[in-house]
Amino acid sequence: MFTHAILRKPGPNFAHGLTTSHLGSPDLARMLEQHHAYAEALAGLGLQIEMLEPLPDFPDAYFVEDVAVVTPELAVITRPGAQARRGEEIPMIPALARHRSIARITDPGTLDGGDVLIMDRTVLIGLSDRTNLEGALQLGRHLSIHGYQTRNIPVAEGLHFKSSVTCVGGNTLLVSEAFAGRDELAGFSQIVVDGGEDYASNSLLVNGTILTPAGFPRTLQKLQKLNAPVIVLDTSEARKMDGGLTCMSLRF
Ligand code: CIR
Repeated sequence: MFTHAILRKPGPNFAHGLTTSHLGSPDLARMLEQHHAYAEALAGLGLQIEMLEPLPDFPDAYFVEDVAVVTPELAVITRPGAQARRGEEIPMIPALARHRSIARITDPGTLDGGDVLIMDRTVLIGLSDRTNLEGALQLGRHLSIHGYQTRNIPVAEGLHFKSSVTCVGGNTLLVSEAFAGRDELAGFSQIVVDGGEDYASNSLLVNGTILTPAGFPRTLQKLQKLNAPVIVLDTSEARKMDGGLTCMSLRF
């Protein structure tokens, strides 16, 4: 069970973050509303919310998931793969040091938390434009001390591994068509998101409840067949910045 979440408020400059989407320019007031609803949903699931202030030099800093990987045993501070985001991780160190012992990903490793999916003692690590093999191997070494096994998985589509693959309970993954049936995912059962709803692959399981983005009715139907409550949240503005539900919090 998660008891805590660290979030960071989107700043007035959030629209200057990195993005590859062509969904128009995001709106600050809507972003803040959606971020607030997201925080409220996590609080409603029993998590104590720590809301950090925006970082004026880092418009993407509210995507806190990318700067750390947190397990019950430790917090690994990442070295973000995008040059523009490097430095966001530093202010996360004191915030996490209050809860966990700290390890670091170091040069030449790069790693974004969005590429890391922890399922019990198995950790799936996407090798992407943001996470290199050295970063994945460093994370593997930090975690293997605590009994975790890691699998490295090339990410050919989407920004991060978790843009396309998330856990929706037990041994079950929600996967985009591009990842369906991939050898590296052997041993997990899979719910495949229909083409056109890829963005909904980034859903988020928190203490038995599935949070899923608004606007993806076929995925919602599939999730509603599982034996778990589902909460639908509007993430339209984060989506314009290539972000989604997992990206905006560190849960532990
Ligand atoms: C970026 O390109 O880094 C941000 N605009 C989006 C990060 C999304 N984070 C995530 O999927 N974990």
